[in-house]
Amino acid sequence: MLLRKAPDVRYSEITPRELYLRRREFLQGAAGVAVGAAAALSPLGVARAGAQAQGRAKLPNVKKSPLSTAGEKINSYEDITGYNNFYEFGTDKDDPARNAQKFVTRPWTINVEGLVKTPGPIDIDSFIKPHALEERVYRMRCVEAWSMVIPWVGIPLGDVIKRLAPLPTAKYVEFFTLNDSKQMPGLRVPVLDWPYREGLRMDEAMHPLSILAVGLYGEVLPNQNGAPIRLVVPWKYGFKGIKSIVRIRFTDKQPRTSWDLSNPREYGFYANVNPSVDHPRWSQGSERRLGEFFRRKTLMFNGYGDQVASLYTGLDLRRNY
Ligand SMILES: Nc1nc2c(c(=O)[nH]1)N[C@H]1C(S)=C(S)[C@@H](COP(=O)(O)O)O[C@H]1N2
Ligand SMILES: [Mo]
Repeated sequence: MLLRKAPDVRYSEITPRELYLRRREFLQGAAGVAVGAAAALSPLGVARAGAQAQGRAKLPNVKKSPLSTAGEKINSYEDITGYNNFYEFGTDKDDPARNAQKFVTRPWTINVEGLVKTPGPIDIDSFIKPHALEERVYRMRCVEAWSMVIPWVGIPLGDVIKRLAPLPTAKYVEFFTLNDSKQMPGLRVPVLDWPYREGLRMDEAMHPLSILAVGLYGEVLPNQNGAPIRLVVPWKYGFKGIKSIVRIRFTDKQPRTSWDLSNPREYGFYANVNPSVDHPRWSQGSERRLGEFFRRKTLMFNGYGDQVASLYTGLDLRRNY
């Protein structure tokens, strides 16, 4: 399935040249064994095997949210769990499904830090428990110009933040991914400044559309999608949606992010989906929806402008990309 799609978006087109070259080195080096062993399975088989290894546990008491995007065809489980960006597990789209199968997501602790009333570690299950699980169907748009519609299960980030009680001086919230090279073979390759980090302005984080996802399709989040907990901000490019979060820090300074550290000319802090601001190496005017043949026009704020445009009044969205 994924193999058929591959010619449409060639890796060399969508990845900085230096990443492409380093990736080739990587494939020729240490990871050659893992890649070779898994190559016998079809990507679909890999995704299925991964899901089975993780048990595909159903999440109880998920209620459908009125904030879901209606009227769009939801992508298949196979697309959503077999075509991923999670560079800690490799830079090819089918690497995460293959390499994250044994990723351990319990016990899991989130450390709350910075300008906040109650800093300290919180166990993942107590972190999630005070919040009702909601299904949120969202359009998702990757900066590489592909898109999907995903039925996330999550909790509103704003509710979580209220509970954590940041100090009035906190202006931004920063997130960090686990940095465990024993479990994450991709960390051996310096494609990004590890650990993966992202940030939001406080009002963006408090917006009702921002969620922390813990599942999809009514089930526990598969490892390749960022288990046990990841950020989802549907009006921004996918890279904002940091996976497998272990630290949340409140700060008064605009945080650096992994993508901005690796290439500030190409990836800005805001990362709002904006069809009129092209990536330096490709157009952002259209996108390929997985499972569709024709390209679609990309919508301002990924189609969520009515809800989020007011966050950016007065901000020059060409300069602040
Ligand atoms: N830790 C971490 N989070 C990450 C990434 C990553 O490489 N590492 N990739 C990002 C990118 S570029 C995208 S498009 C989305 C993909 O999420 P999905 O695989 O669940 O569709 O995850 C984002 N979060
Ligand atoms: Mo992305």
